Amino acid sequence: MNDALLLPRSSGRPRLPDGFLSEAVAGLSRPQKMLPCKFLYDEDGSRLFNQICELEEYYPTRTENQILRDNINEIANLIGSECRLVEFGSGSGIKTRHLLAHLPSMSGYIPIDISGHQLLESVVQLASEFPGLEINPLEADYNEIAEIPNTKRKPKRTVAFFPGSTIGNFVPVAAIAFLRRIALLCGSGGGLLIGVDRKKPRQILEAAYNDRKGVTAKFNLGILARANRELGADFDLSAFRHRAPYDENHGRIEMRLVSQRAQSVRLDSQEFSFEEGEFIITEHSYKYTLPGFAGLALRAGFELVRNWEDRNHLFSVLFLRVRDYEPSPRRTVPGCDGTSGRAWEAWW
Ligand code: AVI
Repeated sequence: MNDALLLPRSSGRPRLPDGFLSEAVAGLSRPQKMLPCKFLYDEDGSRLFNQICELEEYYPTRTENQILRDNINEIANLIGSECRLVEFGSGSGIKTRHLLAHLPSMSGYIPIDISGHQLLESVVQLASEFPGLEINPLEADYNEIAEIPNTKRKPKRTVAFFPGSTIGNFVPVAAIAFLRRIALLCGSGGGLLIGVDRKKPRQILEAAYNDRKGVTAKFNLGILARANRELGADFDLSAFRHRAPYDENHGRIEMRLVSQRAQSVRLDSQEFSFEEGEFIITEHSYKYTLPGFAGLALRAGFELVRNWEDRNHLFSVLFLRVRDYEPSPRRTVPGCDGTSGRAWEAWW
């Protein structure tokens, strides 16, 4: 009998109120206006994001799923037996199902998600499909986790699973800090299975984030609709357009909401003025070369063990292992901008 159906309280720090108002005001007050991407994912936004994942132009989801399917035996071997698998941002748990089916002797599965509702739904489903598996769900913001729940059976190692190329939505310094936290949580002998979106020609990237059906546009504009609904702002949605150009210098897609005319918007009794063509940045999605990402992971305390990719090199699933020693400060650690591939090769 699976006893996973009671959600334990988060062992992370207590969750703060979500701060939409203060973060929106702060973001719109900056010289380059911005709104944090986490506020794109309310109920409507999450539904639209699921639709994005099904779009013809949006290759990451189906490519990653295919890579996971094609290499599942090797992936399962690397994760190994008696492991505690921790999924950061487990969502509906669709990707995990296939993985769990190939990991028969685990000590337990710990899905972490900020949405208790989604977590409960997926855990109920997984518990009926895997009756022998200990599932200890954790409702928490995965950025705030202080420790990972224990399992009854002592695990041989802890492996984190972070699919979907969500790491691309962190700026590189924040990505390093986040991966470093995962390395510490997993500890010695631990590992990380992670999905990473690769650098590729601009046309492919821009098509993926500017789809013909306009789903991404709707998803992006949704943050303004949410500000109107929840914060009493008065954004005129018809006066902003979605654009998502690829910034080659930074190796990132930049999601923008471009003001179509000079206008001002009220929020929290403040006026924010826009010139025609001025834009709000709502999300960055960084793309990596393999050496670039390996360099970033190295700075976070992980070494690259294995890369699986599709034949068009669109996407990578990587297995990383927690390094047992701290890099010497005198050694040069390659940067995370993808330019130091040779340095990375030499490092290893
Ligand atoms: C969630 N994340 C990995 C998506 C991405 O590709 O950066 C979010 C997204 N934004 C627009 N389309 C998809």
